[in-house]
Amino acid sequence: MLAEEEIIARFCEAGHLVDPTVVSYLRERGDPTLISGILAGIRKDCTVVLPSHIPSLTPKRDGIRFTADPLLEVIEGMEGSAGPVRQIDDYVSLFRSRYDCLGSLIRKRSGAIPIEALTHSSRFRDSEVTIIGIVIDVKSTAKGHRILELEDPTGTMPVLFNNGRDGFSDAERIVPDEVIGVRGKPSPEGKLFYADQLFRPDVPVQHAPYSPKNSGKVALISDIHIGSDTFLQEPWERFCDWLSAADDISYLLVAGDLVDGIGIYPGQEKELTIPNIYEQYDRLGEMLQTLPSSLGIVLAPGNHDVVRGAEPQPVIPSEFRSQYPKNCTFVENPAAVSIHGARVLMYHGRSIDDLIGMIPGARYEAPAEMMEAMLKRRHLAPTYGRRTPILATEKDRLLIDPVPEILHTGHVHITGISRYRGVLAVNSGAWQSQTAFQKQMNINPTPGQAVIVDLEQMEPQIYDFLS
Ligand code: D5M
Ligand code: FE
Ligand code: ZN
Repeated sequence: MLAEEEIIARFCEAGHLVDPTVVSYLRERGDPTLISGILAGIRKDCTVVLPSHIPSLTPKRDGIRFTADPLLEVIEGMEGSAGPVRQIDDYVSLFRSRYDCLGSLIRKRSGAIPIEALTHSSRFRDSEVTIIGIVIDVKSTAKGHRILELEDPTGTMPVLFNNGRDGFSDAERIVPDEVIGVRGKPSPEGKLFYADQLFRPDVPVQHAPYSPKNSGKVALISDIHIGSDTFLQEPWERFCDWLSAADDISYLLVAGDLVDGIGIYPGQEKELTIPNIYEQYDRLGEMLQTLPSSLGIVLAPGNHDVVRGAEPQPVIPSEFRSQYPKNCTFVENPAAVSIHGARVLMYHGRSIDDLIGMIPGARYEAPAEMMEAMLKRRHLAPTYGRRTPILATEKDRLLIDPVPEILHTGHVHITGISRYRGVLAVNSGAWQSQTAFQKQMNINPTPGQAVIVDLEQMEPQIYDFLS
């Protein structure tokens, strides 16, 4: 993504002011050559660069969203953007990028001060202030209060949430590595911060999702697990037949675990009907060939797929794609696609396992609640170093920014739907019945379901193909 200041500076150097909607468009596209293109096409005496100055684009949604041709566009997570695994552990820059983005979202609403203003000066010792940082450690005290260590670029500060305060249940849900703001008072020596209020980057309360006109419906699925002996062939075929006949469904999005893979867990070979990874992908490709060529299909990887497990995961390499029809688009995990201008953020959902383990009251049966947890934190996988492997990238690629119209995940094999501040959260189920492992873990999947969303109404509906 391009930085806002960078974009404004480029236009300023050329003697122009720039409309905020143009800035957000350029930020989203992240392509610096677009700026040169716009500059080349405008008059020298143009004062303000407006959306209408962007070549070949039609402004939509009061100028905030743009729809270019084609109607399905990969905005983030197109082939090649995940980058190679780095030799160096560049986590400093990953967390710095997370802090900068999420911290500024909180700062907009809270007027925070740097931590060093408390440690190096006595000016604020007796006043209510807000600080913003990454939670580098969090635990409960013997008396059930919540104590955490908050770090910003200038210092660290222990923060105490008293369990007798209003809103303590939010503080109980603080997880390591999320970015929060806390309002409260420092102790007289400035060594401990007594928190009254917690701020998260969150989805703005006034968030107004975009509803595209005449855009048809999108089918959201995930976790096909081709090659597994628990893959549900008949329900899958019923779904494909139904989809072929449904003339109002224009898109099919698959959020990872396309195939069961090889060597993903100990003893997997005993549970495979297709023990060859190329053949697993070929089989899926052949099945997708039977669907209408007018259907736009988007395929993202998950932890069972052939690519590296660390997120962001790259697209399925071309050597596995020989059997796929032209209407298939392969994207990374995560990826953001725009359908007629509605942004769909696709993420496999591995972090749901981590979130369920950390958030009090969380259950596998309600995965959409964990999607809300992601939206509140504006991050797909807030906690580093648990079961979700995260790559040391320069920029944090798991941020939720901007806010999508739809958040689509999978992974836990249980369908769940929720609407949070206007964002539709859909966790799609699976096309694999309960595995031996899931039985042992008491995870009861809801296989054979597809969630169909009418994009204009943003209305989801669950269709069941199990019988
Ligand atoms: O994961 C499907 C669900 O089952 C997901 O919630 C994780 C859980 N699962 C599956 N296998 C394991 C192992 N080996 N350890 C822990 N949790 C597991 P899927 O990605 O389809 O395997
Ligand atoms: Fe899966
Ligand atoms: Zn998975």
